[in-house]
Amino acid sequence: MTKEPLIYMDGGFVEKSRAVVSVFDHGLLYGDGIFEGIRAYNGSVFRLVDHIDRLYDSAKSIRLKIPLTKHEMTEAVLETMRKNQLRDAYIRLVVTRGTGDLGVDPTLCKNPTTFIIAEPMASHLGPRAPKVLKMAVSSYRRDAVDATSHEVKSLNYMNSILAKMEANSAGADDAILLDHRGFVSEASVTNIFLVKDGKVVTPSKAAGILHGITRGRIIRLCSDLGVEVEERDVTPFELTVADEVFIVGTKSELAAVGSISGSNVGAGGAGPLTVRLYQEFSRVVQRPEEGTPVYEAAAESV
Ligand code: PXG
Repeated sequence: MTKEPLIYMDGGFVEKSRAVVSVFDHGLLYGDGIFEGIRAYNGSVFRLVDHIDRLYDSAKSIRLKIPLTKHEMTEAVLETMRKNQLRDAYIRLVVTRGTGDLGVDPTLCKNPTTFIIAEPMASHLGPRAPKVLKMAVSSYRRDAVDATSHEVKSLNYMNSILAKMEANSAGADDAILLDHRGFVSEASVTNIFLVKDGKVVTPSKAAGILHGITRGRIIRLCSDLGVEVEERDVTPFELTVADEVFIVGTKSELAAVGSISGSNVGAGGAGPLTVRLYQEFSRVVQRPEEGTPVYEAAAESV
């Protein structure tokens, strides 16, 4: 029999087939919980410190007390990688409000539930060109910063799921959501950038976006390359007339947008700056200092 993957659950490790949560878990009943999607490249967990910081910020914002210190959580992630002998992986770290009686009141839950899944995943990044995606502008608006905004990386993804289904029906790969004011926010599970006249522009945090870790790293990469980046409100018109558009996220890495709602972006392929950033980013993720080593003794301090 092949060995089953091991899942971290509340301080221990269990086999995948036995890694279950209660039907009374408020993460399932009410979406009351938070998570991180993290990636490891060549035995190093990419920007793990940033992911752990964001997890604890999400927890603070929903007043969820995580029963582990940041250091213990970091160790739990690394140990999950080691137990499964992974080097290139996708890691899903979830903390829910825990089990409790029926009722939305979080005080019904005494102990949060924590689990970590790590699965093998190879990078798409490399010296060639990124994937080119067809996008459709969604009729669903991104939740506003004073609603259940994606600034909290919560277990409530219905806003993104509805947009994704709509995009699928329209024959597109993914959706672009506008914010409640009509400005561009992000795609279903990635942040968005445009290029116009050699300058890079990305929606600001006012648009209810997730403060993406890939977004942050790409902004810094642009600056390092001497490419000007603006974080500001972006109109749908600006997106339509952009020279290039691309999306970024942990799982998707970096992909070009070839068309939006049937209208080509630039020449309809991956533009030159998109290709350059893709190639540069493929080098960034492999740098040891960009992440926390899984197999060396010393972990990055948090
Ligand atoms: N926006 C949203 C709403 C997200 O959920 C990103 C942007 C990109 O952020 P990072 O930090 O990964 O650069 C995300 C990413 C998936 C998937 O299947 C991804 C996310 C959540 C759920 C599924 O790719 N989060």
